[in-house]
Amino acid sequence: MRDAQPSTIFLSDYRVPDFLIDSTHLQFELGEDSTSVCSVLAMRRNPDAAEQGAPLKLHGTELELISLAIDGRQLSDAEWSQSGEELIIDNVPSSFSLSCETRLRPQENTSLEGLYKSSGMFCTQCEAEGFRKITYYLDRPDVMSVFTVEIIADKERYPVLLSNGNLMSSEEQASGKSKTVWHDPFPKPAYLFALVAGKLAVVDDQFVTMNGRCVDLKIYVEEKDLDKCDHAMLSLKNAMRWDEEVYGREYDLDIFNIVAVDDFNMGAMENKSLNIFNTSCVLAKPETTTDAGFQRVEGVVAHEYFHNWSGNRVTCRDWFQLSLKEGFTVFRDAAFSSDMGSPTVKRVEDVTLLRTAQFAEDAGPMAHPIRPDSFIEISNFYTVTIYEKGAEVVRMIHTLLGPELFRKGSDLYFDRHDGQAVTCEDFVLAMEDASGIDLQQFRNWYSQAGTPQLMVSGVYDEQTKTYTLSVKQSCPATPGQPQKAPYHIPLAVALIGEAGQLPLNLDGVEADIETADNTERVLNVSLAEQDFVFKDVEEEPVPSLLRGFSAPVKLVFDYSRAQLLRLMRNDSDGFCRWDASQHLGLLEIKSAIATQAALLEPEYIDVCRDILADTSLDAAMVALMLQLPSEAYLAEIIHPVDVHGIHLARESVRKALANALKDELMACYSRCQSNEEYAATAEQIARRSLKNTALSFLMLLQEDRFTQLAVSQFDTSSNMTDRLAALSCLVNSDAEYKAEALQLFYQQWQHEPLVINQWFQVQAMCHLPGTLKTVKELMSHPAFDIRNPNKVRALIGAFCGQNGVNFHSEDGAAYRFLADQVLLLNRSNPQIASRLLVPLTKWRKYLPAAQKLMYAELERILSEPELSSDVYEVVSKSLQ
Ligand code: 0A1
Ligand code: ZN
Repeated sequence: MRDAQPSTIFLSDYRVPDFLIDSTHLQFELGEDSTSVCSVLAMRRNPDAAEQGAPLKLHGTELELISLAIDGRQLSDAEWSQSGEELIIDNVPSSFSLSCETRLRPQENTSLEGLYKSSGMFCTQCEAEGFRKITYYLDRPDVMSVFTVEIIADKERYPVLLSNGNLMSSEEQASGKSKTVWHDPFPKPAYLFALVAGKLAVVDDQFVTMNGRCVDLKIYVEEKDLDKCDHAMLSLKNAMRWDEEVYGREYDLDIFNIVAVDDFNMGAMENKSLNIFNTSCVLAKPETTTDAGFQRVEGVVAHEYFHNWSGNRVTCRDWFQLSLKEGFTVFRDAAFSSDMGSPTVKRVEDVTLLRTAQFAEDAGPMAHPIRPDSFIEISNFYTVTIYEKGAEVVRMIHTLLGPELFRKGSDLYFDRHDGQAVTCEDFVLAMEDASGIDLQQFRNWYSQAGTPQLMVSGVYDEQTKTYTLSVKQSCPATPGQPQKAPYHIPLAVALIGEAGQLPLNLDGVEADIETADNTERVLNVSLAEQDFVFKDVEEEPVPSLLRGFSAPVKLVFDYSRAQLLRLMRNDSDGFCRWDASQHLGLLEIKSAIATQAALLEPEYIDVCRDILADTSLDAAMVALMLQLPSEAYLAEIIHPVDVHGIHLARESVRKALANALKDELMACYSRCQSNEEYAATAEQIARRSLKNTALSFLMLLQEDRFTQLAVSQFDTSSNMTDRLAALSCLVNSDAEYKAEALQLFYQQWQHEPLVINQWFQVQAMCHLPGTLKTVKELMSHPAFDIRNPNKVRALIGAFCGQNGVNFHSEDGAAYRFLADQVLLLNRSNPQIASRLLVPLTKWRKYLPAAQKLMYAELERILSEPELSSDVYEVVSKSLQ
């Protein structure tokens, strides 16, 4: 909790550290009441520091200091002082050994930062600034040190004792304790330190690296979860191979450990050779885990593994550079998932997240560049902007350089900076140096916030056979950035004729990037206004723009329905095909809003019918093309947002479509049924996705036979994807069976917390009236626990963030509910509190009555006397 107004930290204030820590020796004695931490740090003045006589200032938060010594001599109270979160020692030699003992109470640590207990085991979370909750230290990523860690604990309660690096020794001690010693030869910042102690079962495997070294792979879980580790293990081995093949990166130690914990603020953490995972991102088996869950495990396991190079071997100089490791690593894990499954589906999913959550963040009060200039609380900056937009920026570099030069650039980056803490600028420079391609203007993507808009128009000249694309770019003002300089935007285009793509001859060849065939080009858009003229165009084309979503921008082109239909039917680019379907769906919804009736255009019904019947198409793409734009996406493009109007219009269009295509949907449902054994393959996942999309449409018709279909799917499916999809349909209907289904489901899975979280979520997302009451009741359910972030996200997070109609009930009751929960969590877990708060911060988008009610709740939060810096930053910025 803050004692004064929290201060803002600026990138422009960055200075190299005054001291370095060559080695760090830690001894943990883990106890039932408290834990003692003894550190011995080999320190010296940094020869590059500006001031050679500066005092030593160590970070430390909520620590009980037991003793402090320099070169073996205990310091008297007069020799050190404390100010805020700093311990200051005025007179220190140029090199010395600092010894320190602190006492912690991990059992009482509900923030889940630093050392804490989860389901009886000790574990740590140190990114970004959690290490300072363990001992006094230079807790900043540019201070890298070689760690040796001794762990002493009761051997019955904590038979497994783990830390980073290699196991040096393991011994039994007197009085029922055991001790292990770990040594990590790679210098690392404190945020990558980890410790685990508990009664854990283990799944073992091995991986032989490209140079023939054998690596022991271990996944540590609770005994009851041993049957849910296969998918994570397979994903890990696939990721290790993929990083060798695609990036030439080999694993660098003989051991790689993953530990699953129940209570975790985020998805997982890439601590050197000891990754700690939220159980939700590592455990999976068909009976308990949906297809999306399987894919998440694969993606997160790969993401954390890839950090070993992009994050650990080469780390960040300071937290303003967070996207250096996160944007690059998300780019890497997205390419991996794409290679493991369906590339177009993965792309559509990523773009959907970007265009809803990230575009909303970029248009809201917390908008920030992927390399922010300032922050109050770094935990608030683990955002979709840093991660997803950051990945898009790396992806654009990949597009501008092409795969070979990009690989040359990444090789140079890793070689040049191995073992260093560097900046986003270092990354861009390596890409520039390796490729010879000028990225000067491209750097604006790192420094400017906001989503650029591309206004494009096209004119065909029948006489000269030319087609001119006129492109205007702009970017809205964001907090602290009223004016934006033009961006360098790679715009991938093709021209679609009656019979397919036309050859492209562009006037001024230097304006574009060559691609594999001459029917697609990547235009270098760099001016505020720019024309691109295509020659020898034999017929009036329909432009296919931003192919593959080549840049994170809002594209505006005034397509006619006929043009969109041509793209939806014929475009060879899967993303653009899907985007055309979304655009057509949007037109139907807009006309339903205007007319208060859903009279669908016959051509729209026809194209949907044809897609449904076309068995040559990827079933997952068919499902995605049939799903209308989500309410979250609609809220990004229809302003001001009338949540209820949008919901009603969208539901009425969905129902009209279901009515028109009833037989085709039923046929499709039957065709996609299968008795084969579950596998998380792209092909099976696609089929289940289409089948369940068809079912959700049919359920809108409120016919008994379709309800029966859902009931029977719920009763007979053995995999969680189909069971949960059926349960969700029933919960959102007036089917009598729904209460019984919920009850049966709970009884069957009450001992599986991750399944019960899905049970909470499906109820929290019900769009029928009365859901707030249900959510409040479920908060008193014995299976709910507000200290567990997964449960908070499943119930409160899903209700407030993904259930528009109920969250925005006109009496403002749900706003009040959310503010109450934020105030409660502000004390126990500030990181979760400030994340939960996000839906309220978007108040400016809504109708005046909603705005007023939301604003009042934000003010109520701000008036709380003991706000954490996390919540303070988000609330105060959203009220500005
Ligand atoms: N670096 C991790 C994410 C992470 C960030 C912060 C955490 O605690 C505040 C925990 C994990 C990743 O990108 O996977
Ligand atoms: Zn990451």
